[in-house]
Amino acid sequence: MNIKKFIADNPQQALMMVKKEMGPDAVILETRTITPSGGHSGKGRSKIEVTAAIDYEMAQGKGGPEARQSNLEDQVKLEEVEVKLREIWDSLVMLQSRIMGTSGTSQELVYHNYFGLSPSVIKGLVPVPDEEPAPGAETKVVKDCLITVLKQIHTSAGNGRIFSFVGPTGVGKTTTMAKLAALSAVTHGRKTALITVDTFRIGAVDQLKTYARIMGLPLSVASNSVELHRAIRNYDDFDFIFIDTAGRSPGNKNDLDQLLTTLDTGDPIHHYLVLSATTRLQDLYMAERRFSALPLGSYIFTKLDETTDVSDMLNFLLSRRRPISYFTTGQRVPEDIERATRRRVAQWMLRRKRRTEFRVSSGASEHGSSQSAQTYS
Ligand SMILES: Nc1nc2c(ncn2[C@@H]2O[C@H](COP(=O)(O)OP(=O)(O)OP(=O)(O)O)[C@@H](O)[C@H]2O)c(=O)[nH]1
Ligand SMILES: [Mg+2]
Repeated sequence: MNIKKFIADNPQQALMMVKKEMGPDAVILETRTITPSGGHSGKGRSKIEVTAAIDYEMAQGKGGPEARQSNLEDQVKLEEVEVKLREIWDSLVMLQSRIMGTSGTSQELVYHNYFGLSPSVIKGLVPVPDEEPAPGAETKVVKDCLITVLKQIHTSAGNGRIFSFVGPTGVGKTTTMAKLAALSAVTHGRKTALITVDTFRIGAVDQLKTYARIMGLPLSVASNSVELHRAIRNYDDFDFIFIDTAGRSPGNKNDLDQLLTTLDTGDPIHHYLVLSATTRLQDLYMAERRFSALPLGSYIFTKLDETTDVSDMLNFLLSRRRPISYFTTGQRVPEDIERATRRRVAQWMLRRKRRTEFRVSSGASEHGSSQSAQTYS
């Protein structure tokens, strides 16, 4: 047996070299692509290395020369297809790298393509081992990535007994407050009071008066920090006090300053920043920046029913340290609210691609109740 290596620019050229030097009875043992230094992104062209062998005894024995000739050509054709496939794969990886600004590992592809995470958020994730998935193990990669993401989502219902709802206009602050007040007072029988400092928007007080009347809860209206402090003191013996605020455009600094001054009463208020899941990431960042003049406690995300893509919310939460407290999923009071859990986040994430292999469950729980264990499947 005589074995020899040939290096050529393409498979056809390699075949001609093999035929010329070893004759038509040669068989191809191996073909591989030699990548120029600098990897697939390098500038030089790839070469083909072919290892061929000839068994002189066999060549003189069985099988006609035409049969052996066609075997050799079939092998080369197959190798050609393989080389093409490898080139396509390399281009895809390079394209992906360019889009993401990363080297495009299998985990990064899942974070980016499945979950819509931004490159900067992906870089901040605690890295998982970078191994090529075994054939058929893609599901495990997705699951590992899901768990990595969920571990970095913080959830908490919020602390204390006084809660305010602040945020941009129309995100659902009043409705969310009404939902939590109803759960607290009607469902769990806790002594609950409402206060509003929204004396700006026409109809705002009436909107809350209607909720208060239906739920049988006391409601106070305060237009500055002194009145707010007094109202809070009036409800000293209440289990929970919920404070509604006027929606403020994050771009309007004067209005925001006025709200911040009103809420600065010296009382231990847990401020919920209420944000809509339909808001774009940059606007979520802007809202948070403006409202973080207040000591924000946690986030509430509303209108999850109005989007199938939670990647902006996810990117936001993963780049922030504060916990998420609640999700709201519709206009019904009090039904359409639920405690934020990692399981629920997983469900939103998987819904993006309508994948069903991870079954998760959801459920609302009492406002202010102790935090239950966060688990995920
Ligand atoms: N689809 C959907 N609509 C919601 C949700 N939460 C609130 N809404 C609706 O959003 C609209 C605005 O809700 P509000 O509670 O008045 O919003 P707000 O933040 O208090 O508004 P301002 O006080 O004017 O800033 C209403 O039509 C609500 O019914 C939700 O989770 N899903
Ligand atoms: Mg309101």
